[in-house]
Amino acid sequence: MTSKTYFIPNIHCMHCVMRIKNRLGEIEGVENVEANVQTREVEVEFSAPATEEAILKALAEIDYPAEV
Ligand SMILES: [Cu+2]
Repeated sequence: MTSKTYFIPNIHCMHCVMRIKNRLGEIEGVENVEANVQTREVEVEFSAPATEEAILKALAEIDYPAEV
């Protein structure tokens, strides 16, 4: 399992967090998503078939691009 933490500047409230959690949760292989509204950081735990590329793409698609 891989764990990655992303800084997502567009996070402003719990609604943002829920959108991100719901979207990333749809990706097969994503096992856990923790987000912090204060720091605007999202930690994603995933394994195959999920890829970092798919996660970053999904975040960008819902207007929460990660700053890489
Ligand atoms: Cu929000």
